[in-house]
Amino acid sequence: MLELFLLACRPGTISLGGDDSSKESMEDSPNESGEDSSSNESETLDRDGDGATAEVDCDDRDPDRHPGATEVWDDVDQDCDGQVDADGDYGGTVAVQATAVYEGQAHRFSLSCPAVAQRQLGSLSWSWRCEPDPTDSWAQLLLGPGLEMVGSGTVSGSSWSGSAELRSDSGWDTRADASLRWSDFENLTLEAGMSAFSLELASSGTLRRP
Ligand SMILES: [Ca+2]
Ligand SMILES: [Ca+2]
Ligand SMILES: [Ca+2]
Repeated sequence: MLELFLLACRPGTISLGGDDSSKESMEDSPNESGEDSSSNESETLDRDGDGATAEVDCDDRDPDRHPGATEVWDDVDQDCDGQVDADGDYGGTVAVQATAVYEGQAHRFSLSCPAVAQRQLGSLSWSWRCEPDPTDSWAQLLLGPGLEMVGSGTVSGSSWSGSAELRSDSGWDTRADASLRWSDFENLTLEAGMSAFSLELASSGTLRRP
């Protein structure tokens, strides 16, 4: 993160001179006759020798960072796509198995639920939402017309675990244990489970970054 910040500041350093305007104008004056000599320079300059010119290299002082470089887990954007490690938006489907015991009898439901996750600069949020079969009166009674699980937190590296909130459109809510792990920078496996009241629930699925 620090390296990104410094990078973002670099193009602006001349204008940050504040009251040092005399120095600024002196530095600028050699370019006035050449006009766009600085942009021509960035088209060919490659300080770190990684093959990417300063114009396209997100860090022209680090040969491990350039477009096409291999991203590694270290909170740094190696491939210069603006996304650190596995940052990005994910989508997929979570399979939910629910067992509800009502008046001594177990009712089981299998649901397929659209899910999304977003990871950005160490922050993670994710959710899935199921809509049980509206013609299944037991599902409507025991799960509700909609069942949603949401989680969020701070993430570093390739996994996260914590507590998520499970809410039913029927009005009840409870907590669930959840974990997410990235098998690589594009694929995220989500697992969550809970046992509360007379309901047991297990969910798992793989979300992908497009
Ligand atoms: Ca570089
Ligand atoms: Ca990285
Ligand atoms: Ca990246």
